[in-house]
Amino acid sequence: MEDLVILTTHEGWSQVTLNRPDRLNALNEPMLKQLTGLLGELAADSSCRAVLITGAGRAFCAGQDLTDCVPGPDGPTLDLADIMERLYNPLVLLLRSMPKPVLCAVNGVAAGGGANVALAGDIVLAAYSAKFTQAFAKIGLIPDCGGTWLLPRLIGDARARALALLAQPVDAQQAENWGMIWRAVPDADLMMEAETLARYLAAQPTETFGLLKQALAASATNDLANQLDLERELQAKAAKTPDFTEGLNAFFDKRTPRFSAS
Ligand code: T3D
Repeated sequence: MEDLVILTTHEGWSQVTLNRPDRLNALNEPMLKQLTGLLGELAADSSCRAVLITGAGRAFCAGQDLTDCVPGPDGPTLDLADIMERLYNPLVLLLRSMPKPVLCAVNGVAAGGGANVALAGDIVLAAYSAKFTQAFAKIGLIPDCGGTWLLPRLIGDARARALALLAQPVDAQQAENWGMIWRAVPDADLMMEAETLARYLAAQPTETFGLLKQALAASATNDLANQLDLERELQAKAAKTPDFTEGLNAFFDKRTPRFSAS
């Protein structure tokens, strides 16, 4: 089978590269299946403590492959609601719920679903030349892949609405200034910075990070009292991990902790 997604395994972390550069890594059904399958395996693989996602070539991802959306003689080739239910929505939920950090290194344009898949990462780095585009309105669609949920939370309602309505690109520096992403970096430094972060994250308390992601996910719907209850519950779990013991020992020994739980 063609490698529409490339897996590169490193000590403690894995890189997933979207690999249809001639189509700006636009997503089609086989690619979505490979991507979700691979991420599912990495989610369950205890030797993988952080995941880095990037794109091959000059783009991160141009969203849905629009050639699959062109109606044929028998009607639309692609049932949009169906592919969202089967593939896009589980992909976004997996990125958010995976019990380990997901880092996105946005190396070029991220458009439509490609932008929102990138923004679903826990930490998003982007090259100065990268652009984020809610391209949907230009083809008569609404933002999906979590765009209507993520954007207002990341950049506020006014900016989210304008971006969705105007479909204007946001460059990496602006995205950083607005808090849409973690950092914009020079193009030449992107992968070095991303790999440094991935290595750092892989050496951190992975099991606890899974709990942290649960807490952050629940904060979207919890009131403060419920969130405090959840924090107490999850903190009790974190405190039972060997990494808490190791973290305390390392603190008092004045040394770097060697975290191992996953
Ligand atoms: O189905 C569902 O509802 C599920 C969810 C879908 C979510 C979505 O993602 S819907 C939104 C889909 N994406 C878009 O609307 C973006 C379309 N692409 C663009 O607007 C532009 O290509 C970019 C802004 C991304 C980049 O522009 P530029 O000028 O750098 O490159 P280009 O020349 O437009 O593109 C280069 C090639 O890639 C070109 O092919 P060619 O002419 O060299 O043969 C172009 O057609 C192709 N390409 C780019 N994006 C897509 C694509 N081919 C298929 N699908 C694409 N999305």
